Amino acid sequence: MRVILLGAPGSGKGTVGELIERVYGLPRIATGDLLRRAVQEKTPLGRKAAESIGRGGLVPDDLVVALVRERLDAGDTGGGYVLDGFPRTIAQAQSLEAMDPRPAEVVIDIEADEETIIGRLEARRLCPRCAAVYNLRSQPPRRADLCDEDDETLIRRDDDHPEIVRKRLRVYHEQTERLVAYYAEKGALHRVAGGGTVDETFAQVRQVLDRALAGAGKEQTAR
Ligand code: G5P
Ligand code: MG
Repeated sequence: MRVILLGAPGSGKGTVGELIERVYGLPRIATGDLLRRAVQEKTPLGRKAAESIGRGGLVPDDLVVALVRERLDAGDTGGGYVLDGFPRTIAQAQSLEAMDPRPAEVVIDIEADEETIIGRLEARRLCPRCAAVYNLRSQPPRRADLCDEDDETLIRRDDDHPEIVRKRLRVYHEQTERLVAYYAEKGALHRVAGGGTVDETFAQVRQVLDRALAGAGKEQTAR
């Protein structure tokens, strides 16, 4: 099954994507995580992407498309995948269709209002080693400031500062939100209310995915 997660910054794409990976066994491809790793490792791509990420803008389409193409070629995506944060422009959506002519079966738009998003990103913390995501209010680590998995000290993403978050939200409305209508026209769009707890959000996602699996008559089932 091929799944695309749409939604504004902080709506919960990464959180839902990780749960889909765990429950349905689909590899999660998160362009934000891949780009941040490239920046950290100072690769040529990371050097080119750092400025756009730092100011809350989009990284140029050709760089992101090349990154996704490489990831899709890795050999583990034949049975499907979940895309988190890609596509983000109509041009990226068209490139995806050229890379993988099988259409995305399920596109999920996670909806959350801006006040909720700004509050969440204020309280989000990240493990710099394993990229696990926490929230100081709703999903705190077991020990203050330390990752549950590897004891690394949690950090705040540079682009989670309020003025950059506002810019990211603007960019989302200007460039990415139109993908909701794009996929609705293709009959693939499902809307999920993302303003409640993670369990409430994921319960809706499961309904969508289970129905899609049943509809396709596939043997793949949740683990
Ligand atoms: P990213 O990394 O893709 P964004 O801005 O799209 O960044 P972000 O910030 O990663 O999205 P998210 O993944 O949607 O947000 O949200 P999340 O991390 O799961 O959840 C946010 C917080 O809320 C967490 O603390 C979590 O615990 C909590 N939470 C989550 N879900 C729930 C819920 O249901 N209930 C409750 N109560 N809490 C919840 O992209 C970063 C940058 O990379 C570049 C751009 O520069 C971008 O700005 N980039 C691209 N550029 C061009 N094209 C692309 N395709 C690009 N992809 C990335
Ligand atoms: Mg994310």
